[in-house]
Amino acid sequence: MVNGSFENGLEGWTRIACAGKKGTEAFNAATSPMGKVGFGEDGYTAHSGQKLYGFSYIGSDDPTWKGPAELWNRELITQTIRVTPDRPHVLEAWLLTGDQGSGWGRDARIRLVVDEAGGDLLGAFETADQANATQWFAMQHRWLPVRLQFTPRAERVAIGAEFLHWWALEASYLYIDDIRVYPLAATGPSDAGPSAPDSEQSR
Ligand SMILES: [Ca+2]
Repeated sequence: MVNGSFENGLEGWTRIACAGKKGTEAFNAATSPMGKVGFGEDGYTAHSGQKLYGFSYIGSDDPTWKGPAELWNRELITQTIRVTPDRPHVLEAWLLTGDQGSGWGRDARIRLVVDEAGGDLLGAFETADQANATQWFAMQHRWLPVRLQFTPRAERVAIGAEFLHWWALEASYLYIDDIRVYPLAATGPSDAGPSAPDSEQSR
């Protein structure tokens, strides 16, 4: 895969975004992506290297903000990669989310997604819901790794991550870094042994 570290900006990545809750007047099926490649904000820095992908939302910077309210803004970043069909693989990424003024249940969230058949499921939000996916994660202000196992049914699959800026709060932070894919059995962490849990694996 290309540029899973975001050190080369947006190279390799495709993005779509939508705003508002579906079925309401606020819904807009195609909006400009919220995320950008940068250096983080408010003390949040890249998991590795200099850069990370994602965005922050600061309520006091938003003239429409009047206190916590549902937003339902979503963004999907994807890329198509070559894989060996029928061999189990792992999609791994480091995620960081955090909120101020939320309380539980209003948090910003991220999940990992894979279209194992290499089709266009990740080309739209409706079909992305049919793709293999993790649960939605909220990370409480720290970097944590998330992994999604999948078995390709084609020589190319689409992998990605989806951001849900669910609530407009005093502040929210949604970031991702160090996305990679590796075959489960041959070169993944399961074979690396306990002495080298952080060694570089094939990308
Ligand atoms: Ca990075």
